[in-house]
Amino acid sequence: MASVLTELSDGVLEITLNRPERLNAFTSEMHEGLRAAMDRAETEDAVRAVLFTGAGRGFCAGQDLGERDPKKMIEEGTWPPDAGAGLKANYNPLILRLKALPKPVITAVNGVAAGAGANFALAGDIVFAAKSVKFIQAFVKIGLVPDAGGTFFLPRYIGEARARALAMTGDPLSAEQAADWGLIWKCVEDDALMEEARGMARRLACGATHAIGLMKGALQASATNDLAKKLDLEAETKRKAGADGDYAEGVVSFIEKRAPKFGG
Ligand code: LHQ
Repeated sequence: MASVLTELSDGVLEITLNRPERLNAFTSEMHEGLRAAMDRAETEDAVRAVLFTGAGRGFCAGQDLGERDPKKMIEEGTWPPDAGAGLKANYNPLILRLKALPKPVITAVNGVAAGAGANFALAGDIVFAAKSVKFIQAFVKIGLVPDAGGTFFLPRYIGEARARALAMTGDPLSAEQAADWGLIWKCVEDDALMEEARGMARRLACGATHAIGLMKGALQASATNDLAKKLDLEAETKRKAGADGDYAEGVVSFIEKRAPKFGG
């Protein structure tokens, strides 16, 4: 069975991490599967939203540590590995592609999200988590530092004090606390997770997808732009969205008192 499953339905590309026996820990093969899935998300017009989730009881336990067994690698003479190289080859492009995708990315965190698995989850545009989920910045427990965007997302989403403590302790954060702190969009009952996340993905997939893509980029730029640059970018994105058929349809449907039919 493939370690990444994809299914396109109602404009939503659902991408499932599928190594349940290892809590969907990332392997090289899984990264290949994710690259192929992202190719689809980027190139197929029929894909108007992406939904990530995990098979089984976990969402993703981060890097598969079995792929980097120090004892084995010492025997083979390949220790220490260049841990940064793995990031540059696999994780960094994945996170950048998710953030650059001009389509909404929903994450349905169904179970524990640890290490790179936690920060991959947080790279989604709208993150739902089941009540039983724990987010764990597990890196410090194996002598490593956060990756997959954690040092960018955490201080911005929840502030530096909380980011520092989570990263330095590796203590688990409950889904409820994550939602209270604004780290994720919503914590939902375990058995309601997929219905809620799929509902949101479908809703966005039949929305004004072009405008959603533009606002995604503009909101991200707020992390680095000053007010003048932001105002310029708002004018630029407004110009692009305003030239789109969805703008005309949105206004006409309002005047005609009916639901809009956006083409994306
Ligand atoms: C696993 C894993 C796993 C393999 C559970 N690998 N098998 C990037 C590039 C370069 C270098 C390295 O790092 C990175 C980025 C990173 O992500 S570093 C962080 C890597 N992840 C971790 O350190 C987390 C390790 N896992 C855990 O701490 C626990 O498994 C958690 C807290 C996630 C879940 O605990 P439990 O619910 O108690 O489950 P479990 O520990 O019993 O795991 C179930 C099975 O999954 C078990 O196998 P087994 O054969 O005993 O049933 C685990 O060995 C396996 N597994 N995580 N990352």
